[in-house]
Amino acid sequence: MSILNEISTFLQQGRAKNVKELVQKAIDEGVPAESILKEGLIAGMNVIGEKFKNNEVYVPDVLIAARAMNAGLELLRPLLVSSGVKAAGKVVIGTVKGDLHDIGKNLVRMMMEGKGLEVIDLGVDVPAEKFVSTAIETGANIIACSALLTTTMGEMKNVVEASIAQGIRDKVKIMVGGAPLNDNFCKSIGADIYCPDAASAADEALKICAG
Ligand code: B1M
Repeated sequence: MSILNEISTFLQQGRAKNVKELVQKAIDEGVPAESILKEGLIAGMNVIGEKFKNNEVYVPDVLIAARAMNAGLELLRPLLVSSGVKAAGKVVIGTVKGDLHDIGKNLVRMMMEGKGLEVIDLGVDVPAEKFVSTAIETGANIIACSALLTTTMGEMKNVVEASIAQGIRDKVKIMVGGAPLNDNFCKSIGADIYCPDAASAADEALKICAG
């Protein structure tokens, strides 16, 4: 079995220690960070996601798999993020109110940091007003909202409305992303840009900040 398959398998089993060891081994062997991420960690999480959908695994299994994924991600972080680059712009990021999924959001943050952007991460379950007040306090160029549930994606409209109510709609771009979203949804709530994955989110954020 290749090392990337092994990482995927250990992740599915929620074995964080093994995932961490193998991710480190893969890094030491010169496997590109992006391959470790996509073919090891994300591939494993996708299998868990399918099984979760089919009721073959349950919330605790998914939680320990997520913990294993985060353990691997922490090692990849320095490789995905370049250091010492002057911030090209500021982004306030978070997962919307009612939503606790943070793996995708963490990836977006890492990729953005890798582009030299300063990212203020508000975590999960973030109320609309908090996104906006933090953007005002920090003078952010972008508010970036993540949602993984069809029941929470509507919260993003509240972020757009709060930014209008607080008078900063013309000063910030609102970026949205997460598995249940698409471009039409983005347009329908009056947000500025939908990005399907972390890499394109980072590219688009840099473009916005560059003016
Ligand atoms: Co949840 N969950 N979950 N879960 N969970 C999903 C999302 C689900 C699709 C599973 C399923 O049924 N197949 C389903 C949602 C169904 C729906 O709404 N249509 C679901 C459900 C139902 C639930 C609960 C309601 C289950 C329950 O309690 N009965 C519950 C809700 C809790 C809550 O949030 N209030 C719940 C709980 C959990 C855990 C806590 C156990 C855990 C989260 C742990 C954590 O995040 N720390 C969890 C997980 C891990 C998943 C799955 C398995 C994996 C999600 C993930 O991390 N994927 C997921 C099934 C699946 O997606 N296969 C599922 C990997 C990650 C890299 O992908 O986040 O999509 P993703 O991010 C991508 C892109 O979407 C994009 O970039 C990333 C990669 O490039 N992206 C952005 C994300 N945010 C972006 C923002 C951007 C741009 C791009 O700009 C701002």
